[in-house]
Amino acid sequence: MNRDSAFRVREILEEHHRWFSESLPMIASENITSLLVREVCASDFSHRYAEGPPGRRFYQGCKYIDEIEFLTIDLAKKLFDAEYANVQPISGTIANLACFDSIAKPGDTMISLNVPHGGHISHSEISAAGVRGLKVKTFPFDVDEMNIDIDRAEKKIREIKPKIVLFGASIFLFPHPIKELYDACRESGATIMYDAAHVLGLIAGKKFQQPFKEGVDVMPASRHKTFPGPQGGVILAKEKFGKRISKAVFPGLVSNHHLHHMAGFAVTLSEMLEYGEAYASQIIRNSKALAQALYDSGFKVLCEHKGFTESHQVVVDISDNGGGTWVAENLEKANIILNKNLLPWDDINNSANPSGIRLGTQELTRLGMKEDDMQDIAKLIKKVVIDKQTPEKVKKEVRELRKEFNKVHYSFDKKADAYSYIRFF
Ligand code: DSN
Repeated sequence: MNRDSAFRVREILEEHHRWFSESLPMIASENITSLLVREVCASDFSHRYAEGPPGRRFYQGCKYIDEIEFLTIDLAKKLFDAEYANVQPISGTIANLACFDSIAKPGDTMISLNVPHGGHISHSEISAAGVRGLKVKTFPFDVDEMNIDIDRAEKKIREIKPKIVLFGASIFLFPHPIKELYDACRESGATIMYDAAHVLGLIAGKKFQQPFKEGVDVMPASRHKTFPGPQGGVILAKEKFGKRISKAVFPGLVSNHHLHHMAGFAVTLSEMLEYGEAYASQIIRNSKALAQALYDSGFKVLCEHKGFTESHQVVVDISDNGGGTWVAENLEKANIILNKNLLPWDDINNSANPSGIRLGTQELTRLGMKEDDMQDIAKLIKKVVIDKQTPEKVKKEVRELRKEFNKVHYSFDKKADAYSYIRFF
């Protein structure tokens, strides 16, 4: 019986792998790792402890772990042109919390984006910012531009004089106005933070804004969205913040970091040093092509007047087509996997049925898709959402399309099957 449940886990995983290998994965916060990363993640590193900084551990047995952690730090600093890198946070939210902890005290004020405007939950008082006791004020937002309202934000920063000004978002179509608000931040004494979780791969590829060049002090991120690594977090920063961040991470928030994922991160950093620019360019080309094709098919894609997007994301107001919940659920039945999303005009309490859907092209791009494939995907989405064809019928076409895309591109093991994994029995 116990043996059955143990092996049932593997069967379920096989079913999941089969499903995803026949689907169009478009959740904007996900990606797929290369086979080399998966091998590394299945290594003995997943069994070990390495408390403390590399080279000064509290446990024996860490000489190879140290070697890889030093290598990971060097690669991260090189790729992001950063003075300091901490590769120990076990998620993006933990990375954010460590930054809040090292920069601010309970009762301090932070300005960040409101969740319906695209802010991440950890930027709000109900999550990490609140855990640190921060008082959160929100950026004024320009709905037409789908971006921070620069004039009103400048005024607010100068009035409030926050301890932290936090850029970055989970709906992130266009670069944020760091340069434009830099003087206001500096003259108000704020530390400039940028949550790069969604766009880390685009920054690595030098195709989105370059936060450090624009004046950012501290840049936490997760490493598994447009940056196609195994799950986890990272903090990049100016050197002067390094000591406080290191202390906030260990012993503050992380006892043992996830060593196998750190090693996988080192592999992905190497992949992105080699292929990052080409990968990021193709992601953005694909997003623009998908947005245009959806728009031409009759969808209300946001920001047509701005070319729709400069990132991996496309956002659609789907309120006339059944609403976010109906659309996301029916597309899932057709093996098109994406998420419903609050739009700026939605009530935050209506997150169960918001007006929007958010689509990401980063994983499809890693699977080798190009602009023409985005046209095909828009047609399939139209069949379900506008033409109201049965999702089960459209699923057959999705499977056909997906057959040609089962390799991981922009990696050193291009021939490996995207869903292969290591079997020990
Ligand atoms: N909530 C995730 C997203 O943007 O999908 C990020 O943590």
